[in-house]
Amino acid sequence: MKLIIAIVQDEDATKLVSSLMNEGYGVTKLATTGGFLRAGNTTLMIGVEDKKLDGAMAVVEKVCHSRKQIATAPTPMSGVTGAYVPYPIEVMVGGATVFVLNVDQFKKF
Ligand code: 2BA
Repeated sequence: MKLIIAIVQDEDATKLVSSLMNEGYGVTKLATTGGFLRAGNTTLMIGVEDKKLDGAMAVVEKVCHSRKQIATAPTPMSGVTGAYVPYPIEVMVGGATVFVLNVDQFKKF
């Protein structure tokens, strides 16, 4: 068995959960925050039998889209010690950041 941990954009999360559920996958949705943008994103935990891994990954790939976002990065001000001013930078986020872990045990009590 595998555990898929998929970090996706909030905009894709509802459709992704529905699509996975419709195809018979079990899903847990967590509200998370990206370390770089410090903006909300969504993390899904999806436990699957090995033979269903590719199917679940295909759903994630199909539903999740890359998008440009504007982030604010600090840069040092020249000539002023220790001072920083924010400036906007454009970053491409997603579609999905996915980790696949081996599951040692799966039990429900
Ligand atoms: P964030 O950390 O908020 O990152 C959002 C996007 O900002 C990233 O998109 C990437 O395009 C950009 N970015 C991140 N760190 C950067 C840096 N040091 N310099 C320049 N640009 C940077 P994605 O790579 O698609 O990541 C989307 C979200 O997935 C991340 O949100 C984070 O929550 C998660 N993530 C990505 N890689 C991860 C990893 N290795 N471990 C855990 N979570 C990860």
